Amino acid sequence: HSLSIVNDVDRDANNRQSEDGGDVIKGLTGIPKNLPPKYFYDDRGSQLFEDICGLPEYYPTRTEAAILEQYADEIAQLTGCCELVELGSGSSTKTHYLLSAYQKIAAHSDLADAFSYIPIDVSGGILKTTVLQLQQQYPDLTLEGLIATYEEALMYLGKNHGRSRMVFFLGSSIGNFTESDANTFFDQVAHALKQGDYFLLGIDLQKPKHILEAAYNDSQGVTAAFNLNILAHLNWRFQGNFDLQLFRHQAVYNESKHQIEMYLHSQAQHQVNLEILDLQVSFQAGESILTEISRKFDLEALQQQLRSQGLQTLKIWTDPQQLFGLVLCQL
Ligand code: AVJ
Repeated sequence: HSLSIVNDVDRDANNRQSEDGGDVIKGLTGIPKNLPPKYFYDDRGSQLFEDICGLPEYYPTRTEAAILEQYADEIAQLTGCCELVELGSGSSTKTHYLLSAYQKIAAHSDLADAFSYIPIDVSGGILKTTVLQLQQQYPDLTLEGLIATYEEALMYLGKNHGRSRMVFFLGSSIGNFTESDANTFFDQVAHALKQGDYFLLGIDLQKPKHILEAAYNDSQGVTAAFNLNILAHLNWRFQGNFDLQLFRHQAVYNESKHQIEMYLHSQAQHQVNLEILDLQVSFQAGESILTEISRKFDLEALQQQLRSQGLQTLKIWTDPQQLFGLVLCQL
């Protein structure tokens, strides 16, 4: 009852395409070949990402968690009681700091459903486990998980909510979007907000290449397994025959674009079929698939971009080393 699959929203042509795997066809026939990062997150991929979050080299998760731990009460004080909506919630581990803070202020409110949380994720497995655990830990929490892409969920939520709302998007997943895709995304977020509502955004900040490349080429090979798993997911979802042995993981920091670029390099000339998509793809030896960009941000430029989408920055928090930032804005 507290978990819904959102796939019945009115789709525009674009969304219908992505539902059919049109985005996979577009990516694998593109030059250079690329794939949408959302395909990382089948149940195994979501678990591998959880493992990445605990790696010594992968500083973003623990840094953002420390910022949230320190400032969650201040965030809750600033926004007051509101409905919490999380995009890409995964295991909701870091969310506990926010939930505890909002639970405290909800206790002083006479609103019904003063303490409510809508986690959204494409991976139904991890969302189901998370929702069950959260309901036990917070019996007074009004909870509804949505299995959906960001676009589907934001369209479904709309802006007819009676009370104030805070949409939050942690972990610097915004880094997966190009600058122009990020504008489209901010626009979609704004569609699910009313005047005065809030948007909380976690962002990874620009820093030296060696720190970044270590974070995306960990010594235990977990990131490599996560990257390769995207092919296993496509095999399962679209009846494909990718041979994972024929691809090698690499992540490089493109300093001029301030972004990590994650690739799978084909080790041999070969062909792959994806039956359900009626797609044959040829790979040259050495040819690569760009599976993810992870942009690293400058706080000034980001605030300007948010501003241009109608989102006014209220406050920014960072860690002492300025590795990571948390931006609270208001429509
Ligand atoms: C979940 C998109 C924020 O870009 O750091 C981690 C994904 N990829 N290691 C990131 C990821 C490789 C992660 N985001």
